Amino acid sequence: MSQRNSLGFASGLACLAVFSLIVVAPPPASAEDLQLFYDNFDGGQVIAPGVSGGFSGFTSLAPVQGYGGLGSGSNVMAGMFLHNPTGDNFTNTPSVPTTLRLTGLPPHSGIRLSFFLAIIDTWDGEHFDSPGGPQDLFNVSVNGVNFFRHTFTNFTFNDQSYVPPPGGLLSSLSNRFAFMPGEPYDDSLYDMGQDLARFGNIPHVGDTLQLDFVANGSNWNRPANESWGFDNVRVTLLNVVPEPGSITLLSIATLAVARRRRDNDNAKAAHVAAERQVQGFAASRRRAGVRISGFGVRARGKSAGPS
Ligand SMILES: [Ca+2]
Ligand SMILES: [Ca+2]
Ligand SMILES: [Ca+2]
Repeated sequence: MSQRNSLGFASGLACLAVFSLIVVAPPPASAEDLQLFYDNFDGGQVIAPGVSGGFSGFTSLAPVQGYGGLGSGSNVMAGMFLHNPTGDNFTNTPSVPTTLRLTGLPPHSGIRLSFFLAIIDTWDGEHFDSPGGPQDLFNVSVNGVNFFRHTFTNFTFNDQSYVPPPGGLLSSLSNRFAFMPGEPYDDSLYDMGQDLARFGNIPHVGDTLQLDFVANGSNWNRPANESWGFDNVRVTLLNVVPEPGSITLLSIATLAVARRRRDNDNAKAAHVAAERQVQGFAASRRRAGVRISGFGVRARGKSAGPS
């Protein structure tokens, strides 16, 4: 390609790019949900491509014991789960949060959180026998801001602030897990993924997500006999939209390729037409004996057509 043609093609491509940005830029791609993170604590951890991070803080695992098989479909308690028996306000021992921190998130409008929550042993709920009394609380914070804060109990189910939706309570008033051998206290299990009102669309934007899970309260009483755990933790990003810049550049590249193909096709068609025209003129010259010229070949006294 000559320099002049190259410049012409470049300027044409530039015009095409502007045209694409102003007129031909496609509408935004439809937003979709994206699984950001999943962990069943049995080697099944999955993190979305381009995203990094994981659990920190208190991360000890334990066998699910009698919780095994609770759930529905393929989403059931199995194998190991994260078990957090830290903190004791009777001895001024602070609880240690279990933290999930993920970075490199694509643009989105919120998150959906799903996990099995095991409430283990003698949680005392809202009041512990008297209104305004000491409590046992489970908390979830999103990027440092407390998002979920509710009391739970394994004694009298109605004496807790958390009210699960239909299908949210999988087990209660049953001893499913013994932290100490022979321990007789009842436990409960919740499928927090069923609680779409609270966990179905948690406001969150930005490329970093930090979730902190911790139990505490003025009656929080571990190591004596209260602890918690979770399994099958899943974080879904909501309304993930591809970045407009990548869409526009893709559009420009696609249109540029189409433009080059069209130019090549036009050039081929013109070349064929020219050959046919020259052949026609040559035949006409041979028939009529006239001098012809055309397409860069000036025929003076000899044939311009193919020999
Ligand atoms: Ca598991
Ligand atoms: Ca128990
Ligand atoms: Ca307690």
